Amino acid sequence: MIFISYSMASGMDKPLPSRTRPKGDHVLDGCTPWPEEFAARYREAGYWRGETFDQLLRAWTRAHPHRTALVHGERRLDRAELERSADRVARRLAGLGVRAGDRVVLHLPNVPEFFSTFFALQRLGAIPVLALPLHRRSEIVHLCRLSQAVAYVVPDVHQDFDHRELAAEVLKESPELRHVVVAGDPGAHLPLDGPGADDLPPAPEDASEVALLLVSGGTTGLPKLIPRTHDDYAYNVRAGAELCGFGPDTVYLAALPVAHNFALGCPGVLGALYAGGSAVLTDEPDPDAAFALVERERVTATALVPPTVRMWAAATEWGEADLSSLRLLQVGGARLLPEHAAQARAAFGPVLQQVFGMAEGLLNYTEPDAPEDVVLHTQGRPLSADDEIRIVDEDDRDVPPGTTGRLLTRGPYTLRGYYRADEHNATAFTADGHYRTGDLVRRTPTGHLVVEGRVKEQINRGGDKVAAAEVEEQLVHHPAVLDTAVVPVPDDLLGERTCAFVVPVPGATAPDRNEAAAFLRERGLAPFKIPDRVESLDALPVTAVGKTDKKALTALARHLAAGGSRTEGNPCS
Ligand code: OOB
Repeated sequence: MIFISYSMASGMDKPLPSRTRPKGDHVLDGCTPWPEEFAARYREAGYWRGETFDQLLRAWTRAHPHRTALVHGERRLDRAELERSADRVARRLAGLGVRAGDRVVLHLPNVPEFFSTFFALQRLGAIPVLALPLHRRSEIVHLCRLSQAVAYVVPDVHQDFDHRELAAEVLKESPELRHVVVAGDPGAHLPLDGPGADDLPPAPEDASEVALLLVSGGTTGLPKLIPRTHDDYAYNVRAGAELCGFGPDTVYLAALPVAHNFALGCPGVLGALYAGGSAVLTDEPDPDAAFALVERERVTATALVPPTVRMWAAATEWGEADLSSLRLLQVGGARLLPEHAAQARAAFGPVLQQVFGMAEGLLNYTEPDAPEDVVLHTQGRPLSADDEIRIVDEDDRDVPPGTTGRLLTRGPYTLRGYYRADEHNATAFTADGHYRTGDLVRRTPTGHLVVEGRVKEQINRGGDKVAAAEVEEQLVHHPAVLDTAVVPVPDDLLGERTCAFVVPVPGATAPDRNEAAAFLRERGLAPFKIPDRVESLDALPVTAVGKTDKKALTALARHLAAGGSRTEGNPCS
């Protein structure tokens, strides 16, 4: 493992002095800060260094202005160019009235403009809300309204989808939204590279402020927003980069969306920049395109979800690309079965690393020098010595060591509350601030976690998270749908797919899969949330207390997906 000192790599010899913020002095209301005793401890331990992302970018540039920062197709930006383009965008957005503390929904794919805009907002002290590329009207309108965003930044056309049309609809439905800003041909909106303010206000200095809002996979209704401060997210990035041995020779391939925590900061693009390395951006994780990039750019590290790792492993059998530069292949976002981990290790060698993380904070990595058994059978160990882990039963009592239970956590980079979500926060956290992850895990004697399942009602479609409740709430608007329940069905490639059971209103015919899909698309739901199967039922089964019996429905979905009949062996009859 090549270990590089980050202060050397970034040119920052000492952490900047951190300021203790007087209570109540928030730019952003609606966030739950860490209690002062925890904040003091995290500062003392050196996790929180008082560095803002704007200061970090400038330090990276000062240290190595002409080192490559980003590569996209034939475009290459060195650090000085990235900083200049961020300043240009900052002046542009300031000219449009974006101020410190304002929220801006950033909906760009893996292109350099994502980072110019991200760092422009950091320069202004404004807060990017990182929408995922596949989010559509339903999610974006929700994110704009919840965050009261003043601007929405989009590409023109991406993967045959005209974002300007979507933006026009979003503008109509989002009262606070003032501007749509387009990277590319603006159409009826404003160009990102238009004229800007002559001067910029002073850069923000308080690293305990919120730097970005990440979108949660969600379990109830629409996605929640996760406030991440400069202090906590910079630590998240730095500690990951150190663990993964990132350094000036790191070439990180971002093949997952950079708006997602994994590719952004675990250690991701920001980790590569932090360590003095560079990042290659692509939207095409398929082996053909990605292998060519690995070979051309001598990629050293990347992060993938399990289905993509399997495709990559299979493709090494016939592909001829030179992948010898690859030193770290991270896989996470969803469960990687041990046999698939073994296939990947056979194909790529000991570069495989499992990462079990969440946008809410806690990250677990298998160490780069971990024994094979650990890499194949566990999802890693908490990143920080101060990540507190509890594994409990349904009454929040600790389960015996080695037993599977519900994972609770708190620590220096795990949220203390979702943004503007008091009601949800009351149940998503324990009274003493542990986040209820909703994951079922057990801990091995070496302290590694094994993800065994979940208690949360979320379907993990190869890393894309689908909150059952969100799809149900949309589907029940269909005029022929009286009631509905969405459950997972096992899938060989994605791990899980979605099955929606629908009960028709009396006298109506329940929509079939095509009709349901068209209806949900029309309502603006992201494509990965559209149910893969739709089955009609006369009534939903209920438990003894009268709740929808999702266990029985999950069993029925499995039975039907395996070709079982509705009459014979039907677990619901
Ligand atoms: C990552 O983040 P999210 O926020 O999209 O999803 C988090 C959830 C976890 O609570 C867990 O249910 C599942 O995704 N998950 C895994 C996993 N990694 C995530 N389940 C089983 N095995 C794994 N290795 O997915 C994420 C964020 C940062 C780094 C990596 C993944």
